[in-house]
Amino acid sequence: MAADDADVLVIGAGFAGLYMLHRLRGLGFSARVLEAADGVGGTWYWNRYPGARCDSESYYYCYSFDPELEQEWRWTERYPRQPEILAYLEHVADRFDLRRDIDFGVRVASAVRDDDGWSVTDTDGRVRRCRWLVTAVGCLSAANVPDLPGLADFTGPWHHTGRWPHDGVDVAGKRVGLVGTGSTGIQAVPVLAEAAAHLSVFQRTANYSIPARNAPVSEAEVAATKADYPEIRRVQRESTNGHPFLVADVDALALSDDERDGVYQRAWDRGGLRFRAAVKDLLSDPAVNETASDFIREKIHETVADPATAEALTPRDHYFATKRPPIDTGYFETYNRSDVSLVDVRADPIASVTPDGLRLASGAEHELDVLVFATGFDALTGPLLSIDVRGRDGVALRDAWAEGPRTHLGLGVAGFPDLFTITGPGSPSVLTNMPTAIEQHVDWIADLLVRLRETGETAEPTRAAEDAWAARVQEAADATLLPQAASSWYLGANVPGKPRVFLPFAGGMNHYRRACDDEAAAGYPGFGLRPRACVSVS
Ligand code: N01
Repeated sequence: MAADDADVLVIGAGFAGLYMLHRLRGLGFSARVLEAADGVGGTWYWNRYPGARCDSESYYYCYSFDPELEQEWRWTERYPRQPEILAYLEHVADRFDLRRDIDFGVRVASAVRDDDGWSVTDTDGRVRRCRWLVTAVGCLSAANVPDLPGLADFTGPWHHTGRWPHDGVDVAGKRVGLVGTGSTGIQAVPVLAEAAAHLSVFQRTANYSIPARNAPVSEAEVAATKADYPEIRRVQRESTNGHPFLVADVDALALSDDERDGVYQRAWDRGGLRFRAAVKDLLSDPAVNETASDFIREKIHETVADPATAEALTPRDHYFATKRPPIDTGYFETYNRSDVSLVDVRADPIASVTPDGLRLASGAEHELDVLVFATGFDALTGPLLSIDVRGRDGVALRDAWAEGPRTHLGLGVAGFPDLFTITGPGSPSVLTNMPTAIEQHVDWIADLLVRLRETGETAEPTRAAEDAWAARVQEAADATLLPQAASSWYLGANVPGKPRVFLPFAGGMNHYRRACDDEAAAGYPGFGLRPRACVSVS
């Protein structure tokens, strides 16, 4: 067997891979990161679509592991634009001298387990060996492009937002069609509308959205944040979503209509994802949620001048925040422009792409010069299953997960020893502020690797632990309204043929962190530690 190229191979150089590499180095492991792109950044390398910016606020959508880094970086806007986040991650890579251990332009094709470790093969056929394999592949990195007949014959350019060309797309004076009204589409619509001659938005599911209220960050705000970082981080760690605020202890149903409207109006005026935390039980009590949903529906009708368009934009088939809530800058207002039209493709689905545009099931034709797919991602499992991962006895992860992903704590998979999945399915991941979830996972994995190095053991989740965790994930989801949103990507519903399994852990980052800490404190019973090369019988 060839010597290992590194103790640990990490796949991906976004927020997760960069921090994993930094931690491993600090602990004396040899580590290499394999990254398909030619630069760091992950999500923020690929998602360069017009209007791309983060929905979490800049001062906490960043690493917390180094107080000096916190103090020296200065964010310019309340919500950072994609180039600013990418610049931040490039700064981190340089500041901690990470690039020398990253192989760029390397796309991993397969990872195969044997008794000694993992063989990782890239798409050029080069094989690298390691003892431990860590995936840092992101949750939303496998683009979901609808399989529409005729797409290859479209004469204009078409792009998925998550694979946007680095030199941009010229839409000036063009008829642009955008498919999809999730967080991405809702960010892109106002910006595309400004530049295009005409924008047609093809909407399958109307969405709620909260105004972002973006603004430059003043020197005084920066100073206050920097002085307060220890407390900000403490609250983030204890909150359910990794945000630096807690859900307000306000019983919406105990308030008069005016009082409740006042609560929602203040949250609306403040803007951003915090609207979700304005009252308690919003995600578990349908009656509470309906009050918030109704408030937003009224806002849509107040904003959009044409009543029929307003109604078409009003979500009535799911509760607010049961799909990831977008935030926006002038989204609903954009439909008051004469050069923007909304096309309801739930009523009249897209049938095919023609050389000149889109044809709907009714036969209606929409002529377009540029086509934009803001159609989301094969979330959580897609990035992992795009690699042919083979565990013990050659078992393929694709087969092991044929009926949906099964993990212990979203961190490991039975049958796949010494494989660790940062923000994998079954962890809070996409329900949280991602850097917070990532740091917790990286630190936890790092601690376990130190132990494995000391003891020479192998870690592989037991089936019993996986079963118990699957039940806990389901129970946590069932305690909320989240699984009721039929078209949610949280359930895999956006990808044809994908098993309908609620993918993230909805029980809260705080409770999840405790479960991970308990697992470690108890000596990792769910990870079935055993001497290397000892065949698991769990
Ligand atoms: O993707 P989505 P996204 N025909 O899956 C529609 C994160 N994010 O890229 O709802 C017609 O939410 C689909 O319709 P439906 C964030 O976590 C973060 O917008 O399935 N339409 C939907 O409207 C977010 O949730 C930031 O009926 C089709 C849209 O496309 C996640 O990424 C910024 C279709 C897809 O919405 C994904 O957001 C942006 C078809 N065949 C995104 N297929 C931050 O700020 C799909 N659709 C960090």
